[in-house]
Amino acid sequence: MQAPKNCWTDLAIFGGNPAFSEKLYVGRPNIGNRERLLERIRDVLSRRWLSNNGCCVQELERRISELLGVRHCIAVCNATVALEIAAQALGLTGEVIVPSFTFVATAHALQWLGLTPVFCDVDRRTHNIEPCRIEALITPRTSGIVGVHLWGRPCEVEALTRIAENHGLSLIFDAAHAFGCSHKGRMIGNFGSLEVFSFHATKFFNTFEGGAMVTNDDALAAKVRAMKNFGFCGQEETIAVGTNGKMSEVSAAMGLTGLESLEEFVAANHRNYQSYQAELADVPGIHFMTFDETQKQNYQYIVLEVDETLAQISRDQLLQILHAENIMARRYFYPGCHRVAPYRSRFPQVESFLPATESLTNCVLVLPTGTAVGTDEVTHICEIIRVVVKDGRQIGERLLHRPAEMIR
Ligand code: T4K
Repeated sequence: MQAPKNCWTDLAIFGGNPAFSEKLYVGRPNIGNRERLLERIRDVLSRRWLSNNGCCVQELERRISELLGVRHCIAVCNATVALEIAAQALGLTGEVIVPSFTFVATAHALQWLGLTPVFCDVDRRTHNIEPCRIEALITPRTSGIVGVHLWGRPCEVEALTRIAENHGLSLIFDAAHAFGCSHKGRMIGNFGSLEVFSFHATKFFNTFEGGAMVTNDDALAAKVRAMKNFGFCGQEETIAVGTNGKMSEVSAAMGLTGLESLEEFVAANHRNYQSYQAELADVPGIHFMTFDETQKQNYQYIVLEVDETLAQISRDQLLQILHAENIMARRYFYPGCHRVAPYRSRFPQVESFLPATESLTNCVLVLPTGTAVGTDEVTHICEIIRVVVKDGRQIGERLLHRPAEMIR
């Protein structure tokens, strides 16, 4: 870490030294006890049972079911395939209502099956799908709703459940971000027909690649369990069309090891969350997204909304400045699913029908956290943000005259 920065001329984008000699990433994986992991992998190799419902996968499924208080957990190779299997198992057809403000996998999983994702706007405050906008989007072709617990903050599950029931629609939750979170005292995983978690490397709990489908519906569980294994029931019979969505033993070994450190991962995220919150509390134009601390949270995303008028600097300019300092912040989920292929061609006038999504995709910035980031780093990151906002107007004008750089 370099010396403190007090003035805009200290910033790396204007020739100063970068604040960090190594890049600080959003989504740096948390890794539990390496010795335990290697021991488990050695056991996997000794057993010569590497995939296809091995004992690590079975144990991981059991532990996750217990942790969430849910009847069934089916481990899978990733959340995208899990969403596809869920949609297929529930027999979704035609149109499915989803938020556009989400990772593109939510929409792609449906489109991949030949379904049409119908984009619903989100609540500007919660960033989650806005139930009161759903009914206007329901047509005779609508078969389901996919709610996304964005950033781990639960959707309005009661309202969504009511709408789904009233209209005879299936309800799935994309809970990719919400492992270990609760809603009104009940763990995420217990809502809708089925919920899907992602255990991708970038998630606070990871299995390298991976995910899980969880449900309290016995028949649905049996169906998705078969579907993730080519549709097999037994060695030779298939009950339905299936795919290969299996989790490997090495991934499950990583998961079992990660579960043993889960509290430590959450504690690190929570510590960083509290530091960011305190350090950014009085910075004009920087709105820090909070979590309901009465519920279980994983705090894996540090989300800011940049109000350009107050901060006198745009979100994208701030991003450029942070990247120059080796702070690899991300503008998730820019530009919104409705603005990427193949969906964008359907929406020539998006602003008018997804105003909250449009607004959020232009102001949200996600900052690094996790066990790879300590409170000293957080303090340093916030110090830079404060310097930028203090001299926002001057910096903004100078950046306007620089050639645009690639922004990720
Ligand atoms: N639904 C939602 C709402 C989701 O957010 C996601 C995935 C899904 C469904 C689908 O889940 P999976 O099928 O992936 O299980 C990342 C993740 O790849 C993706 O899983 C995640 N959401 C999304 C929010 O973030 P990118 O495009 O940002 O990935 P990438 O490669 O740029 O990685 C992000 C940062 O993490 C990098 O800047 C560096 C760091 N990193 C990454 C990896 C893989 C590391 O430090 N080490 C690593 O091993 O999508």
